[in-house]
Amino acid sequence: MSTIISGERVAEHNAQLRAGLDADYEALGGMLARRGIDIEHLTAAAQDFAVAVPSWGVGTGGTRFARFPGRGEPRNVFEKMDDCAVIHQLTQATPGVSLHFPWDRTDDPKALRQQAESHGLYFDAVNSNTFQDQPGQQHSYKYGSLTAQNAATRAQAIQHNIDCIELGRTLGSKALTVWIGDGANFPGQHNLRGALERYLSSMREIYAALPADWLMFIEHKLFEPAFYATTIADWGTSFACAQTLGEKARCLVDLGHHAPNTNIEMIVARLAQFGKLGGFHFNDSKYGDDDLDSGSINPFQLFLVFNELADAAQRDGAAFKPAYMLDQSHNVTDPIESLMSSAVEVQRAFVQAQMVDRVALRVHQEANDALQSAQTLKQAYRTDVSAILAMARVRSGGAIDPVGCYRASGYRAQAAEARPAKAGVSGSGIV
Ligand code: PSV
Ligand code: MN
Ligand code: MN
Repeated sequence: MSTIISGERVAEHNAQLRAGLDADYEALGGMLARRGIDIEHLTAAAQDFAVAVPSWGVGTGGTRFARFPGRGEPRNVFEKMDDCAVIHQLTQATPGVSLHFPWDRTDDPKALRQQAESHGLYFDAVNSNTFQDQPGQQHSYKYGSLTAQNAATRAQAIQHNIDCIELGRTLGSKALTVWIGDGANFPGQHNLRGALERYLSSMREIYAALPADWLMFIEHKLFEPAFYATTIADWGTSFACAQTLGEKARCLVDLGHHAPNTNIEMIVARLAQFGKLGGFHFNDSKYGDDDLDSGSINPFQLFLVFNELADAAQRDGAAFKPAYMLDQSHNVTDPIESLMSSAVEVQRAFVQAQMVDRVALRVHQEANDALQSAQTLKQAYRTDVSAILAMARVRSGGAIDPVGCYRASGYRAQAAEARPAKAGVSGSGIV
């Protein structure tokens, strides 16, 4: 397998930090042993954990107001894969990449697959895009795509999703994620029921094109770009559609797609209970679909989500396998650093949730001891598992401190040289 940053450099970095890590790991192991927890078990679980990276996350994001590109941004999907490979090399937690079409279109999908495999990467769910018009496109999505009144527009949007499945097949993906921006900005603009009927009829055609071993993820979002009535606005609608479409249709929970203060972990529990939890787009938010770095605003919520996932895994065993992906927009940080840190934060929540004493929790719940029930969760949440995560990385060939190692490697400066910013583009990456 080829690595982008030299193995010696990573080894050198690790050697400098190894003694400190060993001491921290031993101390944590002793503390956990007193609680009846085997640290080795947790480290092995952390090594097995994976969260996919979104191809669109390695470029600088933007807002409705502006985009300020960073240095050395990837200019095509092959360069995006190089950046994804760095993230996985150092974290050893992100072997999957989620592509987005047509943004990641290539004439040579076989070469793309080969490149991915040479870096030890695979392709996770593919994402379709019918929320923007592309150059040369025959029918506009201004008034909707899968729900459009115009049958030809719907047919075009359906065909795009089918093309995504075809591309995904060549790449080895096993799922299609469908997020649409369709909806209404004015009361009366849509017949609310009619729009959902058109959605379901379009989705049935896409569903029919899914290979036998594929899943289809329906991603809901409260609002934006439709500000009055978004067609797939909530998990209830998503669930009803997944249920109607069939076994291969599941619901995808993007953490930023709910009203502030929504109890997202309860949504997770409900979807898991009824076998419709397809997967996640992890990110964090303060106000809406902010796409901030995972765990940067509300790490406790992330932990509570993983607490529900741990409970579901215990109940359902190996059959319970939701897809984990990041979906973030990086405006003021180096995207590689943000994605590495976010993957580690998601992995942290996963490990902390493994530490919850579920027997004690059940006893407290049955005794209606609300305080001790909450304390049982808090005990796991308050435990700093950084040494476990770092040890898992080292054992898998990653870096003890991914961001420190990445900065020392000079990768961004090399990328800036190899991928010069286009002259005349505003905010062209000169810092
Ligand atoms: C739009 O809200 C969005 O952020 C959704 O979360 C999608 O998953 C993502 O864009 C990529 O299409
Ligand atoms: Mn998303
Ligand atoms: Mn979003």
